[in-house]
Amino acid sequence: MHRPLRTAHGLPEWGRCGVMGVINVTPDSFSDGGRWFDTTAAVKHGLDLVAEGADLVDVGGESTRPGALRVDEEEELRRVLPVVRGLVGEGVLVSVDTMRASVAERAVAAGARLVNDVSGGRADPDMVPVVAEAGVPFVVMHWRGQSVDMNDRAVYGDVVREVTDELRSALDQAVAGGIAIERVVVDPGLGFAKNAEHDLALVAALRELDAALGRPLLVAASRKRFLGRVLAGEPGSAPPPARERDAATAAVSALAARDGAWAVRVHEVRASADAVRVARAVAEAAR
Ligand code: PMM
Repeated sequence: MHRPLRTAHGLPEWGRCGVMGVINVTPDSFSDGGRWFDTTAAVKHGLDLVAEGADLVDVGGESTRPGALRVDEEEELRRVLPVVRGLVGEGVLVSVDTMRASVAERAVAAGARLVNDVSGGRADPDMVPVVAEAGVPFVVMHWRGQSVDMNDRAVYGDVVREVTDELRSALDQAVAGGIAIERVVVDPGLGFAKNAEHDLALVAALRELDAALGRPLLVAASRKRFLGRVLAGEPGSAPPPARERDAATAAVSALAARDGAWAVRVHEVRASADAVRVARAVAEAAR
């Protein structure tokens, strides 16, 4: 018997692991930087992601790649809001990827239905109250500080235990701040203050994280450095560029779906949409 799929109140149920397509409206995101910087192109890309099987589209205006500096609020709003409006106008389920309460608030007013905060509410003290007031689902990601120096914080004794404990504490803070627990999604934050070994250990422990935290799990492995390391093979070999990591991403999507993830967050949707459907068919066939 399979346990029932976890759900986030306020969002549709897909009956399988969902697929969140990514649009980075940034000149410098590590994997697709600069490609969707123009509003029209970004909206068109979001519609293409939905046509390829995305259940929802995550729109972000600030790069969080290691070493990235913050963009200012006005610039983030200028990047994100027109794309949110354009996609919502086309009937797309939109999530906003931001660490700023003001951006979350304006994006929700423009029709975004989920707030995805890589800092899990820690970067901006107004985030939790704003999301609580808006009554939308909230992604709490494991985070140890801003991207500019996060690699220095990739220090763990037992990465699975520490990420679980720190995520639980961020989850508790969100709930204490008024966000209904039924609306909280958790995310181990692959690549954020983590090296390749840490990321792999977390992917290997998704069932454990799911059981320990008891909330829907979002898994965002797409094109990340740990996949580059795996694909590079021999130590010292150069990893393939980010855009050549989509098949590896789909492999993680299949594993995550098998292990009960609520959704995967990916740049290239088609392969992951297939992967989560195959995972569901296999789960249904299991006796
Ligand atoms: N990673 C990135 C951006 N947003 N959101 C969540 N919830 N989890 C993540 O791991 C995550 C995220 C960075 O990757 P990108 O620049 O390719 O979008």
